[in-house]
Amino acid sequence: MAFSLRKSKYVIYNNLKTRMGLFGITKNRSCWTSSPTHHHSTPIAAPFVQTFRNTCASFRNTGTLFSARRFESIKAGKQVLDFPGGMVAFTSEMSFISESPKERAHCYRVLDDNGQPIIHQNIVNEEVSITMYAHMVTLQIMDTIFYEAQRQGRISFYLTTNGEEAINIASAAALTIDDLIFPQYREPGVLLWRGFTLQEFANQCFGNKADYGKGRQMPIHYGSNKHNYFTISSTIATQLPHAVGAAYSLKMEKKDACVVTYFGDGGSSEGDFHAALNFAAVMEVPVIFICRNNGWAISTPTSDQFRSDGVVVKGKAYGVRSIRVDGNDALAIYNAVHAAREMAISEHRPILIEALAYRVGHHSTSDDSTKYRPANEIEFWRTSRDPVTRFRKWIESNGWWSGEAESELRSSVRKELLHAIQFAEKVEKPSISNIFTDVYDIPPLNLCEQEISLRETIKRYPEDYPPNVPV
Ligand SMILES: Cc1ncc(C[n+]2csc(CCOP(=O)(O)OP(=O)(O)O)c2C)c(N)n1
Ligand SMILES: [Mg+2]
Repeated sequence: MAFSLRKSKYVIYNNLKTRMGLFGITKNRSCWTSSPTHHHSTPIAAPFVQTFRNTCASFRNTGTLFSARRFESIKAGKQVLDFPGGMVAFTSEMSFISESPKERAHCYRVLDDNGQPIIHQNIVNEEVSITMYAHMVTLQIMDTIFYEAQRQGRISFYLTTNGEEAINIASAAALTIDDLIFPQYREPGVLLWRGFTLQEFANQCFGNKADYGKGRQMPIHYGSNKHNYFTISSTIATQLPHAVGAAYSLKMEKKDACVVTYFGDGGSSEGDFHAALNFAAVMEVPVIFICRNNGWAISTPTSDQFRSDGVVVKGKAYGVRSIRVDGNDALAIYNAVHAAREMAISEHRPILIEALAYRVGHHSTSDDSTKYRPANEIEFWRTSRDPVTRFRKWIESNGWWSGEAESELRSSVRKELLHAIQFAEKVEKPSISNIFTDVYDIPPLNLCEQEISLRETIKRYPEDYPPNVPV
């Protein structure tokens, strides 16, 4: 009995040795615990390395969608550790990786502050340029009129895109309608570019019966199935992991499309951002992360948000290719997003774009930003660095735009929007019963009780409830 137990232990041990390369581990255990005094020890023995590689390869080849992407080998002759993921060179020099680079990551731009090209590159033709400019102007007018409507008490809330019109419109122009958009909230221009009408914007802001969200959300929480624009959620950064999941589905279905998700500098401090980047890199999915670094997360400046060189450098830590772009330069945004889309789809990889801009408006109608930042800072960005004016200078210098075209555009958009608002205001509100539908097939008892209680309260205190909401 004792003999057979010993024998079977021996058989199991030998079996493990050959299957898992235990020979390598037992002989070269010190390689796994490299300490400064052992940096000259030999790398892990070849049998283990080979077996480990084979094991990885067979895992990766059976049914998963991602390939084994390992780091490049190091030049022959160096002392190396063959670690899962690739070779790591040893060094006798104890040096910590610096927390900040000597120089900040550069910012890609095409147009200078005066709207003149630094290099001559004709990617965007006359027709597209004019359409882009018209959409930027429309966005500005939407912001002015909806903001005023909120001040007049006609809608409950609004949030402007001032200063970020180029990021909105130029990124949208570089995509196709099949690309799925997962927005934060300061990107209505992408939806505008895709054909969402001023009437549809107004219906949502007024929460009337024609609003696709049935009046359940605050103004500016747009969404449209038709335009592949996922409904905005107030909860910061939740869209990022959703975007990665959707990109994985595009990859599985071998679609010629990618996912584009937008977020702010503040959003990059959420755990969801880090999980999303890591997940996207590992799963090798076609997703473009566009960070609108506008300097502020409500009253929190970026200096209180992170100690890194902005957001762009975080891509490298997760193995995500990244670029920093001048967010006030529509051509730079267009070029970067266009190139990112090509790489994301053809190489199955995530891309991170950090667009530097400035939130010229208050965070929202619930904020007064002059309480926490100097008025001359706002004024400088609003006037000297305005992305719309800069783009206008470019199309004007090409002979594609004139003062006459400008006033015609502004007056027709203004007229159309005022009409849309007046109409949206008159449309009936969705019935109160909509508050309780579309989540449960059979509503639970507590929800039914709440509905009864709400109806009773409205009947008892009608003066406290809007008279135009059908009960
Ligand atoms: C999870 C979560 N935390 C906090 C908030 C409150 N909040 C709303 S917007 C915002 C700032 C976001 O800043 P940023 O991501 O930079 O976007 P920006 O408004 O500058 O476009 C915060 C903290 C929220 N909506 N969700
Ligand atoms: Mg911000």
